Amino acid sequence: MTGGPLRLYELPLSGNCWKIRLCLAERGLPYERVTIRDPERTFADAAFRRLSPLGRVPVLVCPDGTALWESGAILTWLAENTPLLPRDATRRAQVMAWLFWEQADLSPALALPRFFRRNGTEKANAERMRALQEKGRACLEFLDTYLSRQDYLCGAAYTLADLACHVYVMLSPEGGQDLAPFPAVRAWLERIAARQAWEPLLPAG
Ligand SMILES: N[C@@H](CCC(=O)N[C@@H](CS)C(=O)NCC(=O)O)C(=O)O
Repeated sequence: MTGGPLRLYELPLSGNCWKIRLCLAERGLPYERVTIRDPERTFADAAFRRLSPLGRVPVLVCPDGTALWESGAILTWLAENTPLLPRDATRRAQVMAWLFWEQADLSPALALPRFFRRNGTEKANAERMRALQEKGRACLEFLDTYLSRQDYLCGAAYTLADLACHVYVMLSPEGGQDLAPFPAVRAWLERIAARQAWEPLLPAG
């Protein structure tokens, strides 16, 4: 990576964008933060669509002008050649498994109920919300069993797997999840939040 500025297009309450800020902080990389204030207009804008073909955030614009989208791809790019993402193909695949699972199972089950609550469509989506919450609980049970045996998802060290997966778990009470029955998950979240580079979704106060 060259020393030029990185530019992150983001929404302040988005967990997917929070992941990228956390990874940038882990790397100690400076970046320009472009917070989108008018998402409906910006996401439909042709210039923005050239950066993000689906009209979503996060988008990270690299020093050479290349725009990266999909949080997992951006995280992988940022973590290259760091202990967050092993070079060894097998250990790397173990980390990637958690990134794929996060996108396919964990994030929809935990992020959508939060989204319905935030935008006031919880009642209109009541049935879907219940099904997602049940699926979310199953994901948390799976994580809790896993984390009762080891400190981090890929063993004794923090990796991109933990960075990517902990975000929507931490936000899940906003979507109605109760983390009380999952002590190993809560201990994992505390370990992660104690990291020097970790920062909350929003600044305190
Ligand atoms: N799988 C994508 C999901 C991106 C995504 O859904 N972003 C949301 C914010 S968290 C967004 O931009 N939504 C606007 C929209 O879909 O119109 C990723 O991980 O980057």
